[in-house]
Amino acid sequence: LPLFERLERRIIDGERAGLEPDLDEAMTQVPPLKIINETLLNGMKTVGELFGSGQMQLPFVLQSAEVMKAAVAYLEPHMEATDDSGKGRIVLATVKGDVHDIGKNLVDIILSNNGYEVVNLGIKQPINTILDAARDKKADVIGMSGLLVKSTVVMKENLEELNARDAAQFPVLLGGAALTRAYVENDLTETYDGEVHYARDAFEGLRLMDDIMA
Ligand code: B1M
Repeated sequence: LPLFERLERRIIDGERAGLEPDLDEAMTQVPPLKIINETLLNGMKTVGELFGSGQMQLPFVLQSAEVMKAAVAYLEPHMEATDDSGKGRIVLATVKGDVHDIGKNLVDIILSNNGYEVVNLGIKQPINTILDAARDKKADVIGMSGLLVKSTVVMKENLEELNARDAAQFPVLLGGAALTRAYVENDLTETYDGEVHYARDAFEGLRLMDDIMA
C-alpha cells in the first residue's frame, strides 16, 4: 500500500510493528498534525464504524486505540509549538464513567503547543475532582470531554453541580463525539449559569480558548 493508506490501515488493523519508520517518512512530506487529522483520524473513524456495525470486536478497537496513541505520542515532539506561554490555564478531564481519552489528549497537545497550561486529570473524573482541581490550580477554564451518549447527561449534571457549588464563574468548554452543537448551545447554555462552549474538534477548542481569554 502507498504510505498514507498504509498508515491509516495500521490504525484500523491495530498494527504497531513498523509504525515509527512510516511516521518518519510521512513527516518528510507533511506536518505531523496533518498526519493525525487527515490520515490517523480517518482510520479511527473507520474503526468506530466497524465497531458500531458489529464488524469489529472491542479488543481490536482497543488495539487500534493503542496504535493511535503511540502514533500521536511519536509525532508530538515534532509538532510546531508557539513561543507564547501563559495564555491561560485549563483543567481538562474525561467525565465520570467514560474512558475515552484520545480526543481529550489531542486537545491537551494542541492547547499546550499554543501557549496554554493544561492540567490533564485523565479519565472517569467526577465533577468534585474537576472542580477541586480548577479551584486549586486557579484555572481559567474547565474542559470536559466525553464520547458516550450517557456522558452528555453527565455533563449536564456536572454543570448543575457547578451552579450549586457557586462555581459558575468558570467558563466551560465541552467536546466529544456524542455531543452536538445544538445540545450544548440550547440545552446546556440554559442549564449553566456561566459560559458554556462547544468545540467540534481540538482546533475549535483552541479558538474558543483564545476567545475566552481575550
Ligand atoms: Co468506545 N465507543 N466504547 N472505545 N469508541 C465509541 C465512542 C462509540 C461511538 C463506538 C460505536 O459504537 N460506534 C460507542 C458509543 C456509543 C454511545 O454512547 N451511544 C462506544 C462504546 C459503546 C464503548 C463501550 C461502551 C464498549 C463496551 O464496553 N461495550 C466502552 C465504553 C467504556 C467506558 O467509557 N465506560 C468503549 C471502550 C472503548 C475503548 C477502550 C476500546 C477505546 C477507547 C480507548 C481510549 O480512548 N483510550 C474506544 C474507542 C477507540 C472508540 C471509538 C472507535 C473511537 C474514539 C476516538 O478515539 N476517536 C469511538 C467511535 C467514535 O467516536 N465514533 C467509540 C478519535 C478522537 C480523536 O475523537 O474523542 O471524538 P474524539 O475527539 C475529537 C472531538 O470529539 C473533539 O476533538 C477531537 C478531535 O480533534 N473533542 C474535544 C473531544 N473532546 C474534546 C474536549 C474539548 C474540545 C474538543 O474541550 C474540552
